[in-house]
Amino acid sequence: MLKPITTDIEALKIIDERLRWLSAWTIHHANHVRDNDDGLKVGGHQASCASMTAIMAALYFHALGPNDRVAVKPHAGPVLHAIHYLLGSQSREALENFRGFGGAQSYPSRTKDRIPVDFSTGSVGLGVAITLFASLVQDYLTAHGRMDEADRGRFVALIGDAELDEGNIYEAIIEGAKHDVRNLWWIVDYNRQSLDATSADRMFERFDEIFKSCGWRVVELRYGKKLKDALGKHPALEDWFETLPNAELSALHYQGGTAWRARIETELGKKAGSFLKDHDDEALAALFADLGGHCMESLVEAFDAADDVPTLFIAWTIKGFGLPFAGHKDNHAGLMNPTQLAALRERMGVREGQEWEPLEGVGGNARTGVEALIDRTRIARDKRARSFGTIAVPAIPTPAGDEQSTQAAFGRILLDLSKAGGDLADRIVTTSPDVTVSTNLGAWVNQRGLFRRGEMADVFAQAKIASAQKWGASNKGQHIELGIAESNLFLMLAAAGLSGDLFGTRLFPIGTLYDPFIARGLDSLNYACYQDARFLLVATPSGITLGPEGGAHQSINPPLIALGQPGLRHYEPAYADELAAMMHEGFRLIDDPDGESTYLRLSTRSVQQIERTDDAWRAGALAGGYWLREPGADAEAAVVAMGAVMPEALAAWDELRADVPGLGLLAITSPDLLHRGWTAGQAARWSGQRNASHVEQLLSRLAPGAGLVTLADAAPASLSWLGGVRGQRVAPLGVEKFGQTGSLADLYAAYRLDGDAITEAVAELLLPA
Ligand SMILES: Cc1ncc(C[n+]2csc(CCOP(=O)(O)OP(=O)(O)O)c2C)c(N)n1
Ligand SMILES: [Mg+2]
Repeated sequence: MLKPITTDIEALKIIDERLRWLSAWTIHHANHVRDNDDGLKVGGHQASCASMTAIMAALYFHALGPNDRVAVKPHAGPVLHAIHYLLGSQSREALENFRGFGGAQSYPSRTKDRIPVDFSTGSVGLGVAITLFASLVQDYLTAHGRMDEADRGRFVALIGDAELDEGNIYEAIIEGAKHDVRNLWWIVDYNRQSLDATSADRMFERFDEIFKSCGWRVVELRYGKKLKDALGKHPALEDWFETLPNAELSALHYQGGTAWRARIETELGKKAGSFLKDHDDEALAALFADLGGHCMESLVEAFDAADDVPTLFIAWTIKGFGLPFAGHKDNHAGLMNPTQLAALRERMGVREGQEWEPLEGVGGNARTGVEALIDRTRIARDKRARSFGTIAVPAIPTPAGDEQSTQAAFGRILLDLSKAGGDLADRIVTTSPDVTVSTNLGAWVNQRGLFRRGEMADVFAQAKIASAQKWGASNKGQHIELGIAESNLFLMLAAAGLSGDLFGTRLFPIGTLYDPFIARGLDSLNYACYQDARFLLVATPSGITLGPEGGAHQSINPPLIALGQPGLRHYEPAYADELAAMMHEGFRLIDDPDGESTYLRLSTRSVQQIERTDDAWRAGALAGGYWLREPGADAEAAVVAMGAVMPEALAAWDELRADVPGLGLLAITSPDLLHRGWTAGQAARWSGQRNASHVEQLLSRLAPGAGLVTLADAAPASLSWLGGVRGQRVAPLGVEKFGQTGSLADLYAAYRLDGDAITEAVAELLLPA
């Protein structure tokens, strides 16, 4: 008769085994069973999965509640799918199609997987850090009364040990310390192996010091109960074991019991005699594999003891635990061959043909206990519905002023919104990496205050020292101040931009930074977009138009970055009324199921505002461009300009129009949208629809052979592609070299963005080809 299951621990151990089998089998099936038409490597990481099945079993089937959110290390994705398969929320079909089109994704994906994935992962380090910012957002929402205290959850990151080399993790914990973050569990799968080999020993001792100095508790789970017990009885063996370098330890795990015995005999001799006598080779291998991260009792105890202090668990594991390549330094992408898989199947009691049975091999009373535990599991089984379309975005008036810069207008718009109040204003949360004041968020912050969980006095104000800027914080503040770490800005925007999904409450996050420093956090920005987080990114100043402030701060290629970045819409206004329209649209897109995030590229250049005779420009500006000066039907050329250089374009147009009949001036507000519309129009035509895109409609106003002079304070490639739409000749003006300091006149002349350059380019276009 089968021994009845009496404890959850035993059921958890069975689940650990099931997860190890199902994850290995899912990967095996994709690589060795499913048809492979194109012969491309499919891949998967059986060893990285086997490393963490016990940790994940203890978490998901014991420790976690429905409000807890987890970022799973990318290569353990199949374990997460196996967990949901056991819970009934993942289908066999999706697992059979792992890494196939429409199947379970290689790495957990919020948007593409059908199971609830709290945070997408893939680019290592980012999934770890976003949990910290999500925890901060939770604190923000509860402090603002937008979320019940009772609904608070923990934020868990499952981390590969090599992942800890990513610098963004340390930027995040430094920021976290300032904000006194809590409810974080970061669990390191300390298998001492990376992708290439075993990892360096020396650094690891430093990690706990770094975390502790940022206010974290560090819990090391080095030994399982059995190993601890055995080493406790043999101090010499313990000393020896503890000094084994990573590479040696991994090699011994791979080689197994005979190797352990030979090595101990050589190095400890008689001191280990009784210990070796008590253990045969198999027992030796099993004992030394009883590390903390594989010992269910140790894991459950550690999780039960943890509270809301940010905690780093360092769980020792073996990469590939229980698989034939356990501990081998090359096992990262290693796949079991069919013979090895068959042996594992036998060993795990899985009958041939029954590989997908969730509880295959779990018999009699054990099955009842495991089923009961699965039923009792509290984690969310279903994907949370995304909520959109609930917040009314009021009209955004254009700030008054004949001359103004888009950056100043941005500050004014936020100030006006704040003063007017209302739901949108209350849901806006701003954030900036130490450039709050210099990006014109100051007036908004004076109105709405800084956010801190605890009060922070405005010392200068208390001392009655004159300052334009209030700098006191409370838990009602709406600006989250960040240190100068742009990656943190994007992770903050990602977390706040997912507040609707994660917490059921929409925020309207606005992040500001200098345009060139987008590149500093580019992968984090991509990560935010990949998860479909929604926010406004306000980048200012930009281009060489910032003039005397210097070459190192001048930006050239962000419009090209935006052109290639899915999920982010680039708008570049020339005038304050365009900006007001774009901010309205940006807010609307945040709360639209089919929306996206918006990148506003702004400038400090004060320019004469344009007189409008009607509102027709508005729809064009939001679609990517409009004719600021209408072209004639027979026009042979047009000036095409974007953003801060519009005054040069207007002046040149004025000067040239007598000589070039019908010359038009096309104002581009979003090369990104125009390009997207163009390619979408092409695709639609291939499927039989006829839909001229906005850019085609704009350019169709010109004679077929008309040339275009394009002008942008950015890489000329941002606009030069326009010539391809209808096969027109283009003279592209823009910035191709790193800028220098100087007055605008000097710089525009040197970089050929001035009236002379436009006139010359038009003249050249008019010459016969
Ligand atoms: C930013 C980034 N760089 C490189 C990679 C490629 N990569 C994937 S996993 C990995 C090493 C992972 O080692 P570890 O974090 O220890 O995870 P393990 O599989 O050992 O659990 C690397 C370099 C990546 N996914 N992301
Ligand atoms: Mg590792």
